[in-house]
Amino acid sequence: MTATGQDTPLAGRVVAVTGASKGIGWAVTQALTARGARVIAGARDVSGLSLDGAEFHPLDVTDEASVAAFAGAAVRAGVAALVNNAGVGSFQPIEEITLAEYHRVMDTNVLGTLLVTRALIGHFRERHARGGGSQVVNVTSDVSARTFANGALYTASKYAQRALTQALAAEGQGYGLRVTEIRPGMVDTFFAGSVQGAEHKAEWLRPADVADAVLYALTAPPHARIDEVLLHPVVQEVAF
Ligand code: NJP
Repeated sequence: MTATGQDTPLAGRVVAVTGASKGIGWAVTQALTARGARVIAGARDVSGLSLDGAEFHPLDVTDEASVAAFAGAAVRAGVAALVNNAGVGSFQPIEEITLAEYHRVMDTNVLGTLLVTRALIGHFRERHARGGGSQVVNVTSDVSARTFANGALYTASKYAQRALTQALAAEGQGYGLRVTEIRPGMVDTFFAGSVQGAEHKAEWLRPADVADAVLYALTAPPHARIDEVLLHPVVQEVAF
């Protein structure tokens, strides 16, 4: 039972969330704990964070040892679902992309998704052997399948994250894993060094809108697989 008295499939479930300290990840963590889930929440800086039902762990998704420690905590807690949400944005013309920026974006968005997922697959296989199912929800982007000027690096990372997501879905079918890609358009967060609540973002999606999409995937009945959710603020151009 949740605080609201409603029985939901999330009550008592353990969900690991990356990039949980702010923006979309924080909203996902809030939404999950409000429905009675236990969240193993990770970000590089988790100082000062606390929320009933959430356990905060320092996590750098680009660092194998850090990922191993986070995954260990999630496995010990009995994790049943992973939300790969940690990500960074970077927008410039191709001739200005430095090697350092390339690695920051690709390592966070692509390698990070790979490392955290890989660290939990053995546990998901064991759950399957015991008759349990598992879920992975990857927060990618509306631009995981289209691109634009100044978007080469970011969209390359998101196309790659989409490919990882779809390959995982195919592989995971063999061990009871359901995989969902969440593809939000413009969301009012701290993304790419921006300011949350800035006036020009007034009509953008709220982090809670994306959290609702994540919850939709996580609460789908066991016989249903939500492959992807594409959502935009109405002010954004219609694009697929
Ligand atoms: O961004 P932000 P969003 N290891 O900056 C964490 C996608 N998306 O919520 O580590 C672990 O408010 C960081 O914490 P910290 C986007 O691509 C967004 O908007 O302490 N965690 C913070 O908790 C991304 O995949 C928009 O710096 C790391 C969080 O990630 C996802 O949404 C549009 C980390 C980022 O919070 C969430 O981004 C779209 C690391 N190495 C897709 N590096 C949009 N906002 O418009 C960062 O299409 N974090």
